[in-house]
Amino acid sequence: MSHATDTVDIREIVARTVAKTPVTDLHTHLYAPAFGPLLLWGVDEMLTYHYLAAELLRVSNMPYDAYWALPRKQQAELVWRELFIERSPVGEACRGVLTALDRLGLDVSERDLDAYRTYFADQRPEDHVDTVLKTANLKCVVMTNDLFDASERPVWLKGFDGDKRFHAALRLDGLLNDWGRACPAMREWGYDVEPNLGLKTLGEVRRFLDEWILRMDALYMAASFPPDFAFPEDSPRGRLIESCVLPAGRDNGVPFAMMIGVKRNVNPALKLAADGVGLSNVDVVARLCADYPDNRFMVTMLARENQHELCVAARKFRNLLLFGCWWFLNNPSLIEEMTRMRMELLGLSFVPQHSDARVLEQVIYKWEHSRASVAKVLSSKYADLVATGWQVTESEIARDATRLLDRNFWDFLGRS
Ligand code: RAT
Ligand code: ZN
Repeated sequence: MSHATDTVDIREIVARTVAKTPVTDLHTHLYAPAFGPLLLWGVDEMLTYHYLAAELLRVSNMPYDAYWALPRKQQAELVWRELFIERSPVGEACRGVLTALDRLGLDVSERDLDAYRTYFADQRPEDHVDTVLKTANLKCVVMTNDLFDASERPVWLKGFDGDKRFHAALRLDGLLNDWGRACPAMREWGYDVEPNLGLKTLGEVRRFLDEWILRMDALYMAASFPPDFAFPEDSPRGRLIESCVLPAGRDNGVPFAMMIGVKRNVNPALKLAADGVGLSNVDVVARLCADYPDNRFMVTMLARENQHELCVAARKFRNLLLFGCWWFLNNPSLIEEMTRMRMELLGLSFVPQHSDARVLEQVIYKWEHSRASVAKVLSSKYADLVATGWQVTESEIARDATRLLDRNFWDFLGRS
């Protein structure tokens, strides 16, 4: 049994181990190749990621609408020029593009956008997915499947054979946060629903959830919520959660993932990049966990200021799994801070990160950067243990890394 005792040793072993531990990425916006154009990939998509659009539109004088009206290639060229050439690309989303290009074997010192385009033009999506997942060392990813997004539903109805690299998650934003639009859509799909949520309608929504959980083999249901999310609540959302989502989650054995704290459309002219963050109420989460012990909840919150209270809530409820450093928190300094706090309060019983990748190659950088933060925290914790005389073996380090990056999620689902 080899013990890691020396601090430098530990750091080195942990970094290596975390790097080679395959990850289950439990929340992405990626799609299996069978979904066709829904799977975004390539350098133009990376450059026009909405995180970068927001950064571009801060430094450019171009009217917002004029930017959105440009063809994707020109948007990408603008981002490249303004954020990579006119200024050094020090922001996390810029740096990420470079990490991804470099790990795919492209020479970033050349600054040659056309050469990068040529490389991607030569890839076939099917094989390229394998290359990227292998480069990022991912075991599999979970998609975000919102049926109220019209482009996705036909693929499922036609019959998606499954793809062991891509699992499904039934996303309920369209249903919960916009019942006014969801109701007529469901009627069109053959559900006997009415705008006011009587018993018959609630039964039909429940039928819809059961059918789609089964059809997708959804690992969990999910929704994002604004900072003022409350429950229970006398609103369509409150009633749908209470009478449909929670019973469906309980009876089908699938968790409800709540992503709380997003202020949608703070500046609508920014479109997909328009959203902001606000402080949420952790009591709502604690109350749900207490009142629905037969349900499991996965939670991530967007405000940095919510993280400590949320960790304390997770200590109280084993039906609550904290996951990820979401969106504006997915930056090295904040990942490190949150991971350290979570580890100190929860040991190894949380999922430190998800990528939220919208463009395939982003998993390369999001995971490389996150792994570095997780390894840093983990090795400092082992060093503290070793200072007491406790010893850790390399296989224990590998076991712990696997729990954090892979197993904790599957164990929480009760699946292997
Ligand atoms: O991180 C993002 O890309 C956001 O736009 C959102 O998609 C967020 O992660 C969400 O799932 O709502
Ligand atoms: Zn997301």
